[in-house]
Amino acid sequence: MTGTTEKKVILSGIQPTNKLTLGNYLGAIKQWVRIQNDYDAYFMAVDQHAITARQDPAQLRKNTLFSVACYIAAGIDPERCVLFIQSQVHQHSQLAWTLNCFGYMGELSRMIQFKEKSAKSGSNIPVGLFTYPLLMAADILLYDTALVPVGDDQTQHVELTRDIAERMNGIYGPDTFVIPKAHIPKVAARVMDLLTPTSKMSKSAVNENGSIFISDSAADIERKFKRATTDSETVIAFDTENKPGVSNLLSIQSAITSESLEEVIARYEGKQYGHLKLETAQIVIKELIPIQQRAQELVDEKTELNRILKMGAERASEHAERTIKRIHERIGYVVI
Ligand code: ATP
Ligand code: LTN
Repeated sequence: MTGTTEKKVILSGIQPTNKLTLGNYLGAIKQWVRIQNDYDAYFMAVDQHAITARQDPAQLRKNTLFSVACYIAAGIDPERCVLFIQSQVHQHSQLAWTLNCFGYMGELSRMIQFKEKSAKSGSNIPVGLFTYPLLMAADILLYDTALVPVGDDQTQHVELTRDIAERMNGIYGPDTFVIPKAHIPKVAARVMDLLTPTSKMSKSAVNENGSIFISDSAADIERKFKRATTDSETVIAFDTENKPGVSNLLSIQSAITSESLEEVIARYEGKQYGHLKLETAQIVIKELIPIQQRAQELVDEKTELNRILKMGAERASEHAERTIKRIHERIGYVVI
């Protein structure tokens, strides 16, 4: 039955749709690193979700490998956590089909991400974009996950996962699925775009100068921060409403150095925006360059990364297969 391990299960994933950003790093990966020891942790690159938008095959493979290498370089311990690529564990698609038969058209039509992304897809909307949350529900439910660390834009998908799990528990017994909960990080929940600080920094931003990628060179990072949008005043204060650009730089610093916002602000008394931009760039460079170097080494060297991914897929599969057997028995499939 569920809960065979002592610690609660935590699981999360990022789509390897592009290079990872500073937002992904501070909002997701750094949080994972912080909590990995407190849980039975599963982290993955969700390449099957990524193909809900067209991907260049060579680029998808490259982004997938570089992203898992970044998880490791940032401090995810692959011996302690289960680190894997979604498409390497076939049980995700297997459970997703079953969940397709329990999720309702109405609830899926209400998903904000579907509404936003389908509006951008023209007349040919892939069915996978619609059923995307059910694959995510399968990711979560396969591992008896208790907590799902995600950004606030994903809470609706976790809610849907809970609804479907509860629905199925009602039909097949209360211990069919563990009911998961979203876990929203407190610090740096949102890193904003450097050029448009009222929108979230994202992998797929139209203007790449607003996003810092983990793989950016030191020169690029400095250039992007120097051009960051601020405001027409001169005071360095935290005020997301009236000073979104300055506030973003302050919270990026605080998320990296673990200082409170007050401590960061105190360092800028009597200083100018130029200082803040340059020093934020330096702090980000110091944090990201060693990570990107280590990640690139892992990708170039291949053997160690392959070993880790093979081990991760095997460990994930073992747990996933137990869940599949349990669900298949309850549904009435023939289990041999
Ligand atoms: P896309 O541009 O492809 O929609 P994205 O960069 O917005 O991607 P996701 O793949 O949707 O990122 O997010 C993966 C995880 O990274 C999220 O659950 C969230 O925790 C975190 N994340 C993404 N962008 C940010 C951000 N700007 N600030 C904080 N956290 C973020
Ligand atoms: N939909 C999520 C990525 C994702 C995920 C998951 C997150 C896919 N499966 C399982 C947590 C748990 C996103 O776009 N951020």
